[in-house]
Amino acid sequence: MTNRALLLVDLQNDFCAGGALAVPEGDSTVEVANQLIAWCTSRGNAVIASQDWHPADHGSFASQHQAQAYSQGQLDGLAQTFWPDHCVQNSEGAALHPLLNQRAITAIFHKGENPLVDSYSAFYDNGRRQKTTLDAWLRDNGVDELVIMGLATDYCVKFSVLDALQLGYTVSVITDGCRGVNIQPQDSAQAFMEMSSAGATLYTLADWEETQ
Ligand code: VGL
Ligand code: ZN
Repeated sequence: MTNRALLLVDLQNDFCAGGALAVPEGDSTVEVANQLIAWCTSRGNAVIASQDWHPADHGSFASQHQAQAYSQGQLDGLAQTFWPDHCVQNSEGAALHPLLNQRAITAIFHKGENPLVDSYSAFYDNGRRQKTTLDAWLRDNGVDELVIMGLATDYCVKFSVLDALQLGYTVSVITDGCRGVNIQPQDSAQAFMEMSSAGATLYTLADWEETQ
């Protein structure tokens, strides 16, 4: 028997319609999340979430560099896409989507708090200098299998999935529960291929429910 947890990645207002870094169709993932939450809780699987959680002067913000949003630059020696200001700590934009069944979520992991480094993965910052408490929490709770979905496919979902695999977790990705930024149109498709090549199994929600 494996011990499974559902990891919901960054289902926050700023990544949904009307948000600062709105991902096309981002809202459509919430319904998938709620179905998956119901499925997982009925089987005793933990439901946990990550939250992008930036200080107002975060170095990934274009506003800090007099740069255009979605342009490329550098942050403390690392390549960095400059984003619109988003997910500022305690702001409405950083809150989880209002229609998400939040009562089911038993732990939330913040990332992106250090202004000098971005953090796409829920496990490490982009420079891999610091770890969040997610891996320790999963180990403490005996979790060895993760079901992952959320926003955005080509950034936080992708890097969370790749790190989870590298840390030894079995990973399933629910593809219709993910949407991407797609600065380049194929970015999300490419991201799913990378996750799959690295060892993740990709399912639609319907496939997932059928094959379990
Ligand atoms: C994300 C860009 C910047 C994400 C977070 O959650 O995918 N993308 N910050
Ligand atoms: Zn961010």
